[in-house]
Amino acid sequence: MHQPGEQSSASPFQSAKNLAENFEVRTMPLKFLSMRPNFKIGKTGEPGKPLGLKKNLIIGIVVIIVLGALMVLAAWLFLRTVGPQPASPTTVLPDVALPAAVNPAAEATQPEKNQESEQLLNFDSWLTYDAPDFNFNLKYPAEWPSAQLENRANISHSIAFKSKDLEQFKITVFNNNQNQNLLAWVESLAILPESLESYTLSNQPGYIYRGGFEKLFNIYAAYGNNLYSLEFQTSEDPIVSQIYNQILATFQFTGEPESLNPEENQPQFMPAKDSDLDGLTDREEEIYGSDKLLPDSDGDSYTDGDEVANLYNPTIAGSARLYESSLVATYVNPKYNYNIVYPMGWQVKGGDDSVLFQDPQGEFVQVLIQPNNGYLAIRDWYGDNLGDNIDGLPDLKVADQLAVRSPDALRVYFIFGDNIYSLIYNIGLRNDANFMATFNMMIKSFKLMSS
Ligand SMILES: [Ca+2]
Ligand SMILES: [Ca+2]
Ligand SMILES: [Ca+2]
Repeated sequence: MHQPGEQSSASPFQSAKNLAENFEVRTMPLKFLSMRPNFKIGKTGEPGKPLGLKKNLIIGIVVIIVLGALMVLAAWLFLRTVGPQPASPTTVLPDVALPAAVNPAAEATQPEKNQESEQLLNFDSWLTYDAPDFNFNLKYPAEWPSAQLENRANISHSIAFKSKDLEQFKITVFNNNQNQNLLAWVESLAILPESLESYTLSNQPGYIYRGGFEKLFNIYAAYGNNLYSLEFQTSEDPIVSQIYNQILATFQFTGEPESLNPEENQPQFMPAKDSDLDGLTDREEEIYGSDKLLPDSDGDSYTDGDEVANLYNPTIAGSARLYESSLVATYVNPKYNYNIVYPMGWQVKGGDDSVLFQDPQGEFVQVLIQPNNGYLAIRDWYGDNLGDNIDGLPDLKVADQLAVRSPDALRVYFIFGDNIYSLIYNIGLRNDANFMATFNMMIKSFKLMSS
């Protein structure tokens, strides 16, 4: 009885609403019409015609001016391309006789330009820039003098090297007293980790980023208590590229990186909340479907944390394997012939030598592969490249290869073939880690496929 009453009172309201809508629609043409006269006068009215003629005249003049400007520009571009070409690699184009005949000016500029380039490439005349307080030095052409830049917040040193009118490259040193992970720092510069390639700067593992609108490339590295950004203006001039390569080859980190004291050698993060203290954080218990208030969800005497870290399903008693469930997926890397298990809800980014497995809230595990420059023992590579004190740390095995784990437990390294494999758990800018058991699970699952 009550419902029909409500309905009948609703329908008049609806029809009134419809009416209002229809009314509005009908008013639109009126509004439109009230605006139309303005258009009419301009477009087709009597006074419109002379205006149209004038317009055409103006358009004609503009077109002539633009065409003229374009021709001047084209002529200038032509002269410009003919001009500097002879100055390009002197050794590559020695017999090109063309420029002198086509452009008499080239005869005058060519020797001068060549001299200039030869001077730049004369490494014996390069100067040394030494910054012992900031643990680096490098060599650079005398023609590119250095200029100190203003130090902004948390920058401890900033220096630019300039040719006549261009800042060719600059080096910025950031204080890293908080011992921030290099990748986390680069990520905090709004650079996606998958757009980085690994780069070794003065024997330190770093990254190169070529995404600066194609006008810049950056190299990032960490040494001691500092983070370094080297920023270069890209150039199509092969001489400039040669100079950059030479500068990077001479770049050296200097002084002993301040040795970390034992406290600093400990993990720099807190484990995230684990309500039942079973080794799986509350976030992980969600991922694996276990009970965050019950240490042994399936009652088989193994804790949830132990089960996940050893690739067992914490919700099924007995020997049910994690990868037989829909809780995880397997990633296969065909280029480097490995596979690894990761939580189903995580995103896979990148490929080849740098693959990220990322939780929707940002933490990720990265598998990074870089060339092994002749090292036979992973501890030697670690000692030479990363410098932490790993003497007391136990060996572990990943995919049957002898591996070493960093003191902060976030990185595992091993040698396979011609490459160094790194498995890196990155907690980004967090100070707690949600996925240590998952990271251990992934390390355990990592397999190299023989063919
Ligand atoms: Ca737990
Ligand atoms: Ca649990
Ligand atoms: Ca269990």
